[in-house]
Amino acid sequence: LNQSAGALEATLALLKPDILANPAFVDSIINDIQNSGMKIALRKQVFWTQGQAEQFYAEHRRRFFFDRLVKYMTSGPVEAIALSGPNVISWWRQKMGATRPAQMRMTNPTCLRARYGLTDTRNSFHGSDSVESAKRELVFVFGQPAYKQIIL
Ligand code: RTP
Ligand code: MG
Repeated sequence: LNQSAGALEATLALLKPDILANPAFVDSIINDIQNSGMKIALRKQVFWTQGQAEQFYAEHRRRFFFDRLVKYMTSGPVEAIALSGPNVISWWRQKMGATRPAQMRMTNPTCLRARYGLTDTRNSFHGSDSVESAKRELVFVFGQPAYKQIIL
């Protein structure tokens, strides 16, 4: 393993319901990822119940935006993508940009949230923020056996 290539990681990328409402957006984003050299290990369309969305975002339960976040994430299907590659966790988060699309359009106009995001909550993408979150989230979406295959 080439040390300079960085640690091999896996992460959970989500294309949120506003992206799935436009199939051309999904195709373009998937193409982008495939051209990057990062690997799409697994893909699955999921349509979360309120309970599943609440569980996925449990750490935000007390935040003012929690109810509208759950409402957004249950407004339609979500594309869940397991990505693997060197430093893929921070690679995907950089590609998304930070949480707020309007701010990103000022500071980082080429990032995905600047290009597609609608509001601070309806920001079109999710990416795991650490190795531990990635594990929890990938197991949540794809299950433990699939997770073990992804990180092999
Ligand atoms: P994520 O976890 O989804 O990658 O995004 P993040 O770290 O940039 O944002 P986080 O603070 O973890 O919030 C999770 C999701 O909640 C929604 N949100 N709305 N001020 C607001 O209205 C607000 N803040 C956050 C977003 O959908 C965000 O991705
Ligand atoms: Mg977060």
